[in-house]
Amino acid sequence: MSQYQPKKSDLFTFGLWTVGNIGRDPFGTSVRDTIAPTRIVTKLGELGAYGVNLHDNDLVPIDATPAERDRIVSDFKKALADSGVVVPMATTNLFYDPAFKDGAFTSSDPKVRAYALQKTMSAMDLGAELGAKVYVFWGGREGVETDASKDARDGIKRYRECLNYLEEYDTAKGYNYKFALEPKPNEPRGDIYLPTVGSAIGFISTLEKPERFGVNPEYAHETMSGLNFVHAVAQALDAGKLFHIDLNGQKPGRYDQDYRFGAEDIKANFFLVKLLEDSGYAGSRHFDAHAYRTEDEEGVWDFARGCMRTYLVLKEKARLFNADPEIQAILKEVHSDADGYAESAAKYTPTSQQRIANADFNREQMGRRGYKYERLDQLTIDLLLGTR
Ligand code: GCO
Ligand code: MN
Ligand code: MN
Repeated sequence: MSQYQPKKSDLFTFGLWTVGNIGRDPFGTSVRDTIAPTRIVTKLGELGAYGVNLHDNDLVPIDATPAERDRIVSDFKKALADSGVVVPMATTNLFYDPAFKDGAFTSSDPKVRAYALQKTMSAMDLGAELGAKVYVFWGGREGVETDASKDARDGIKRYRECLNYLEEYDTAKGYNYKFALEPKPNEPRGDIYLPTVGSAIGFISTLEKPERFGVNPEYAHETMSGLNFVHAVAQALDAGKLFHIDLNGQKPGRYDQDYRFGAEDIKANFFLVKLLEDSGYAGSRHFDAHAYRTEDEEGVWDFARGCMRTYLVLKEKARLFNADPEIQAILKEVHSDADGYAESAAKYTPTSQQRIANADFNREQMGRRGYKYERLDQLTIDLLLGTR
């Protein structure tokens, strides 16, 4: 078996809405037929994926009767069992229906907020029935076109009230979900509340039970704003808040492109995979992306294979980076602690304070030093391009 053949243990997941994307955009209609959820599951199982994630309405249409719902869910469960694919994450569609045009948890209309809670509680029931352990909140419509519509503090307060509510529902039901907030700066709203990973992490500390909540950062979303996604994920890891991750491809400053993982900025993706692997992150590697609009169904499966293959190639490159004697020698040298200041600088104590206050630092010598990062970056490039 090729080293780049995905295995269940790689924890690769796709959303029903990702491989199921039919290529609609604001300027054109669908270009592909809908693929039945059961077929998606079978196909993902064949390709080596570990799991499939879903919004309530990816599986059960919003207007399904209870009997229809039960039949759909039971067919889906059979496909899961037959293919060995699991459902690690579930979420709610709180953006498609016109009822949510002014947001769901942050809508100005309290009735809409109550409906959003009702819909989410049902979707949590569905996710739990399918075995999901992570519950994602992507507030795509939680924002505004005009700040004349509401005080942004109220938007944030209502968001908090609904999340606290749903956490209590979870506790009452004993589901024990890990809740993951997914930030995005804009699209489909003009501006979305909690635009970045950093804002979501800050907001979590204001919830009733912050320990139940983490983040679901998405490569495309930080990259749209020109931010460094690797740093955002590092902060989430550092805070113990990386509960899930959405991997894809994106050029900075564009609409949410959601390209195949690795389609853009190989170096950023390399450092991302290296970070996830070096950190021991044990959650799903979820691809929240879709095939180019030019593709037919065969192209969709090429897309899915490509996401997983690129991840595994970059994982191997990360192993080579960590084992490369020249790269490691440079890193060792630049991080070396020849004069023994690491400990003193890491923690204030009366002794460390005295030592640092009285030290005779050679500022000029420090300023003249070369860090060898040009060489280091070129070695990384050569490694990535296969010329090393
Ligand atoms: C987007 C989002 C969504 C969410 C999904 C899960 O920008 O469209 O990334 O794909 O991840 O709705 O909640
Ligand atoms: Mn996206
Ligand atoms: Mn996403």
